[in-house]
Amino acid sequence: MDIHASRSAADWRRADTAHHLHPFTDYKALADEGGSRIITRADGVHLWDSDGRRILDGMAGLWCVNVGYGRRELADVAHRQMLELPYYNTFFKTATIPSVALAEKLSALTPAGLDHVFFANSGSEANDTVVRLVRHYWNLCGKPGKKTFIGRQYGYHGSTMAAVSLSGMAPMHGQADLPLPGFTHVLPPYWYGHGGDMDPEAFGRHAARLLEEKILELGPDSVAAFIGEPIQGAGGVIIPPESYWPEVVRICREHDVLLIADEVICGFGRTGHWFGSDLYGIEPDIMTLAKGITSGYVPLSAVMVGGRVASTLVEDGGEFYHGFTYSGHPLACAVALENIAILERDGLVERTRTDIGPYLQQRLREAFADHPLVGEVRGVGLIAGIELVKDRQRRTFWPGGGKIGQMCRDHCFANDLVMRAVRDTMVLAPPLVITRDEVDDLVERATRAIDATARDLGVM
Ligand code: PXG
Repeated sequence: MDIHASRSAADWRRADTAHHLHPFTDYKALADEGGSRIITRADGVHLWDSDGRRILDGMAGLWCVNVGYGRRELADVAHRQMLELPYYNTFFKTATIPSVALAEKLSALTPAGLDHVFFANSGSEANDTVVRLVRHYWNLCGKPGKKTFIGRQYGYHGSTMAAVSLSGMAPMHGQADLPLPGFTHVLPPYWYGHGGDMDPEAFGRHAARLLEEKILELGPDSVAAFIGEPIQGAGGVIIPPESYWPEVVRICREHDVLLIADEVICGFGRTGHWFGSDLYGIEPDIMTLAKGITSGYVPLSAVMVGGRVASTLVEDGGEFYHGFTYSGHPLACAVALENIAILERDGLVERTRTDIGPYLQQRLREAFADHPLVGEVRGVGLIAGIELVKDRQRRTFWPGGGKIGQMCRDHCFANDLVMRAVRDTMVLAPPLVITRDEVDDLVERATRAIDATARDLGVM
């Protein structure tokens, strides 16, 4: 049955409103606005909705469709794998060929030392797995007191109980009496918002030292790990000053605190490097991967486990009582392998570093250099943030906690561009296959939307 043709768009919208609880959605407000926009197909960097409108996807879905939409190679691999072996698990001394091949490939691709992998289905599950694994590790080391996790404000690590606890999103904490005990947060390296009079590099060192202060306040014997995204994505594309990560690495080593890099957004070429850790010289003990690992075509995530954690787990751990029905799902692993092959074959990571990434960054900076509403354009590779502010000189924000960003997002929709708002920062993460012409088109649409927002506010 062709479900697309069987009912009208309005009918689908009615059914959606009646039955479907969407993630991160105010249900009443959505119904009052007439329901969802229904996306029916996609190709390259474009989406089409049920009204036939073509939309430029400046967000690669949710930061994930790195190889772009409509890749026949991925569909073919999925089709073949479904016929060959649609499912088998990796529990009870069994494995499947795609899961083993992917484990080997990821071990080779990720930074040196990360040579073991635990598979899950989402970034949230991967980060939950990390919490289980790290607590188990410190118990095995005879240091059961080392249990507290330190994350950062505006950090986003997912939506399960432990992942929200690792995250520093206050509204998420508020709704479910989180974080759980044993989770705490420090200031992120968000110079534009919190840097005050310090120059960015001094602020980067300051933000890192706040982590050290927190470790000393809690006592190093009680701190299990620090978790951070190399670049905070959902927190507003927070690009750390160069001084930040080297200092964090030093602090974690010095106080015997495990370092976890959440590469769910940064991984698989987003920054022009395979991993954000490669860009910043981070040597994590553990790394979480999702999103770009399959370009979002099927759900899959992975926890890369390095050196001493892996050897302790393997040598001394006994049975690890943890796993998911779909850990190492053969379909997902087969698609991931082909997705990585496409990234390699088409040179998409290198292209992001040397060509299209710098082009997007330059075009955005030119377009908004003197814009009355834009305080800063920041980014690297194909991830960018455009900070909408009240006063460019004084770096002051608009009141309203994100209303300006939402106005701008609505103007983007009207201009058939997906650009997301985080507070009043507009964020971009287009597919890595985007062309120069498509970047020009994106910048033109973004400019129209930001100009329209400025006119609404009477500043232009
Ligand atoms: N870590 C990071 C760094 C993420 O960005 C997760 C973990 C959780 O992954 P799952 O697969 O469980 O969603 C994420 C997810 C947004 C947005 O609007 C961002 C994410 C998810 C949904 C929306 O920016 N990031």
